[in-house]
Amino acid sequence: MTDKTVLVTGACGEIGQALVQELSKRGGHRVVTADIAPLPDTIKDLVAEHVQGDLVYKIKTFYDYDFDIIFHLAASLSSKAEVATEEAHRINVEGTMQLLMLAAYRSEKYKKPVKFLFPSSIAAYGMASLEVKESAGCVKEDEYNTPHTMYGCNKLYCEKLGMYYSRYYGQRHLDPNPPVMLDFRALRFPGLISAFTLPSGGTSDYGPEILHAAAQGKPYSCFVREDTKISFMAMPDAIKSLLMLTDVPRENLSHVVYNVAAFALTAGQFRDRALKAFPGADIRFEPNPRRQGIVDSWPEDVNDSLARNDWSWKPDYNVDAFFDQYFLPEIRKRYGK
Ligand code: AKB
Repeated sequence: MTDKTVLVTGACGEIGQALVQELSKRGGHRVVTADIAPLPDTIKDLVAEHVQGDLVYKIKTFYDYDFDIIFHLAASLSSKAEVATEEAHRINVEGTMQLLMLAAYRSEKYKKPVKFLFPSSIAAYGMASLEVKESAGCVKEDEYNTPHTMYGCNKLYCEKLGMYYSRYYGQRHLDPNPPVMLDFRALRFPGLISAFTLPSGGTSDYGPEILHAAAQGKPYSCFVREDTKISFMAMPDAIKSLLMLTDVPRENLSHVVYNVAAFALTAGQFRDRALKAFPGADIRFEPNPRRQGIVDSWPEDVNDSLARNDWSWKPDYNVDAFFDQYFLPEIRKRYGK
């Protein structure tokens, strides 16, 4: 069987690096990567080709490739996007639309749907107040779709763009012989935590930052209140869900956008877990009003029963397994504590 040609944009980011490593471990893929930055040593030898530069300006380059699957991970995350809003829109929306157009063109021309995997986010939700957030609890995909951030608006709109290009583009689904369209699938990720990389530019970053700082014996000032609660997931589970959704036959999917969840924790509970593992960890709470506002608008937790029912999704790591079987053993090896 010939290898599948795969494009991973935003390959230097946390999800990108973990995904490229997993694809290489599984085999059967020819991986082309794209990012504004050069590839880190962790994945340099695992990819066939790297296109460095701004995706929006480099898009023509990709018309020469025959991609079977596109993982479009490149994005400006929530905290950064709230500071440089128009630039975030350009990266998050224009970049996605350019790639969707490419995938739509190739699907139709070669009569083979290109699979387009899009990581959306809990930022696509918007809770009107802390009372609403608390009373809503675990939210479903079609509830509270009123994001408060540029990043959240971009993610929600790109979900809709993906549906448009894969189902309704030019209203050609109404043709008696409709053309082959691209196969768009999206996951709404919670905050992700890797033992190997640190996030930057996001707002769920305080979770991994507390843990990495404690493991290194560095003091950490947390930018949200102790009672701040959202859902999180181990990076290996994020990659597992992305690849499960990639592999599931189209006819098994009743939806285009799926929540995935693993565990929900408050910032105070992160501090307690960090203290238990690394007694003496120095973690304080000094909320930043702008970043606090962002996390307060995200739900406490998400309901992922659609993914569980449609494609048997289940995380490997609940909160205890996350700490005991993944994060702490890996981080102790990494920082030698
Ligand atoms: C962010 O904090 O912006 C991201 C996300 C939750 O999508 N990690």
